[in-house]
Amino acid sequence: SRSQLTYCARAANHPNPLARKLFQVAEAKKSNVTVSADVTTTAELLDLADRLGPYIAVIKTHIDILSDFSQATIDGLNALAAKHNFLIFEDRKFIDIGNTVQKQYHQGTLRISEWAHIINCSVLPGEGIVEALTQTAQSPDFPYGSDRGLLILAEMTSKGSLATGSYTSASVDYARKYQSFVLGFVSTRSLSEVESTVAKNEDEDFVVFTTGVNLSSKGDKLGQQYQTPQSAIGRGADFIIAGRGIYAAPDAVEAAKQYQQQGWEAYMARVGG
Ligand code: 5BU
Repeated sequence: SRSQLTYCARAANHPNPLARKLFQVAEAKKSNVTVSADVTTTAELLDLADRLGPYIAVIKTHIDILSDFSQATIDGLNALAAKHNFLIFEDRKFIDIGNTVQKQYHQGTLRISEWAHIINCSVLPGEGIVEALTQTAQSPDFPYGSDRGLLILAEMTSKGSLATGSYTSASVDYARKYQSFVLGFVSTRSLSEVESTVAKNEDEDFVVFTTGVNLSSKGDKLGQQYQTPQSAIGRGADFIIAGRGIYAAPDAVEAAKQYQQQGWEAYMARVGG
């Protein structure tokens, strides 16, 4: 199955340029770690990105939690992404009618399209949200070409999540319908076997990002539920996302190296390397 292929093999065959880049970065850096850099100032964010940059494939941001977002945030993130060869994922979770999300994604206060290679959305509003974001990214005057992609938020890690059943199935439907812009899913497992009304293309290769990865905790007091890198990758994660497990560790760089090593070993075990 897809999950037994190496990142290298998937990079070679994937039709989507950003998916190819993701797999190439993972392979080049021997890292499938996405750090969720949930700090609240630009200085902390850029400092974390610079220190952890060598050990991660992707940095995930919540740009609206910064108290001082400005052009310096954008310039700093773009420069560090180039310096350390990582991609930027803004975890904005678009969830509105098509006309609104187009404006939230491209231009607006946060200018997300200018710096985020990867964005995500919920399909709660229906198919139109995926269609709208795809249309913006593929319009002839969109300046970032094919260097942008979308993950569909198909499941969530919080206790009692309602992103299950027919919601998750619809996520797979729309991923299949808008494959030119949809890279894959944020989910807790591989979804290629989930029932979908859209026929599966035997070559399809969705990228799975799994949040809620932590080596030393089972959860938090607000309903977050954790699993280990081994467990996430065993269930089909291609990229593991860790926040507090890394940035709140006594030594964030040591923690990033530990998640990198464990994530890579679990991947090697999965592909039989
Ligand atoms: P943590 O510190 O590793 O618990 O941070 C997890 C991050 O992933 C945080 O930024 C959440 O907003 C994000 N997240 C999540 O925890 N669970 C989900 O289902 C999704 C995102 Br989608």
